[in-house]
Amino acid sequence: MDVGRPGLVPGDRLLDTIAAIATAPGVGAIGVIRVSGPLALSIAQAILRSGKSGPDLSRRGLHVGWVVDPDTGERIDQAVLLVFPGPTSFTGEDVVEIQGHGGPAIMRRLLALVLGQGARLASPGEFTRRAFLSGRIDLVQAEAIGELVSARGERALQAAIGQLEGRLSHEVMQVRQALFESVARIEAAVDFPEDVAALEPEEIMGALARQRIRIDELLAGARAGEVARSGARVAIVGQPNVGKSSLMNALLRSERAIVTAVPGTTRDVLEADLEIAGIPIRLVDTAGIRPARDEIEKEGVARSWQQVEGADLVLLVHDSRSGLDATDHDLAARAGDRPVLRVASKVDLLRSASADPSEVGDAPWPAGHLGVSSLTRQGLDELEAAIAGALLSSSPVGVPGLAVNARHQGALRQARAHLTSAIETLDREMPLDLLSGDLRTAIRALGQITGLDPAEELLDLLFSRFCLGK
Ligand SMILES: Nc1nc2c(ncn2[C@@H]2O[C@H](COP(=O)(O)OP(=O)(O)OP(=O)(O)O)[C@@H](O)[C@H]2O)c(=O)[nH]1
Ligand SMILES: [Mg+2]
Repeated sequence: MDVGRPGLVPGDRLLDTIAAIATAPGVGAIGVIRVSGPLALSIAQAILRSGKSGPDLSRRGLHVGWVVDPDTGERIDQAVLLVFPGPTSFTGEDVVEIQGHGGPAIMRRLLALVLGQGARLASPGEFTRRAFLSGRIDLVQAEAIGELVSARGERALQAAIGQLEGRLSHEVMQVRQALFESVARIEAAVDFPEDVAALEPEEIMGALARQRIRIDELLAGARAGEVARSGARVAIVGQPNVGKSSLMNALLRSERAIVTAVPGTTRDVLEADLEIAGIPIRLVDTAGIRPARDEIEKEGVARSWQQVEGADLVLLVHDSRSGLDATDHDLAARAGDRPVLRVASKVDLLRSASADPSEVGDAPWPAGHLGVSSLTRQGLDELEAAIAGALLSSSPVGVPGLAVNARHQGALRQARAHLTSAIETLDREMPLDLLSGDLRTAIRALGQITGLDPAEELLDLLFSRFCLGK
């Protein structure tokens, strides 16, 4: 995607050649050393022995042979070299990837060899940074690479792929373009009032309002993206013996927590990871809430209360044979504005449980409660769907699958604030030239998302989070 960045500037520190081990440390079938920069091809030429006439590395492709130390003639590894001459490479420079056997000792020797031939060790994220600086990818796509690698679940993966494809950038650039058009019309009307047909304030107002809605949609997707990326904490709370630990085990499909008929079995906070509908989830079982009988239980109950506050979603469990009481209402109140799902447990013990409640009409548990049985697994699919829905529901109109991270959110909010101020100016029938200042600031904020005119510190911060070799 053309993001309008200038090419590499001579005198930039991009002119040296960088190298790093790109695969994870440890033993693997293969290990990869990545080399990028003006010396990449000549280094590869110097260290690879293949065929009688030696390799022709001027063309894109793969070359198999022995990697040798040209100074001593010593053979180091049998390897595959992937050669990507610039500018159609990841970084835009000449890139060589050396695929050797993936042992730590071999990798270290290969890296030392490449460094000995004039490359220097890359800093974290430096390959991706070069890809950005050479205009091969924009900033959102650079971030997407980081997120793709660290994605913990299916949804996060999809969002990162969408971001890498440039979907978020595309959305943002469209809004930016539309604002540009409004500014151009306003400024033309201000500068050449006689040449430009009278500007209809309603029309400009409509155009600006439409772009604000699109920004709102992107922001609404942010929370969903956050949950998809970093996962959600789901706390199971309720009174003793209602079946919290059984529910934890049923959702995990493993006997993780101790279950007994004795109320007060669980005394500590128990955590386990699982994935529901592609969302990584940390499930938390807690001690049943009641007036504590001893010191241990007292501490356990205190921790249960804390879990309510630390959760992204609370599963408030009660026994379907008895209703909710004051303690349950206190728990729900403690959840504040966090989403709470009310779970009526042990529905297999209800007399009418054998009949499907959806067929007989009203379920025997209160409306809005989810009836489940950890024993027969009745209602568990619905519960999982409700969990996923509650975690993602803050984006009812969000653009699906777009990962909007904290940095993008900051810029979108800034753009939105200036857009709002422009709309108010228009509303109060103030002079038109007051509008364009706000609109231009909004446009600049949107440009920061994809990395038009990025600040050096921002790039340092962003790429330092990458691992070496990325
Ligand atoms: N029939 C039936 N029994 C259940 C169900 N869920 C839990 N039980 C039983 O209810 C009792 C308590 O279950 P637990 O899962 O330990 O309940 P808890 O809420 O974790 O209890 P504490 O840890 O004491 O707070 C055990 O005897 C379970 O076998 C269910 O869905 N159906
Ligand atoms: Mg328990």
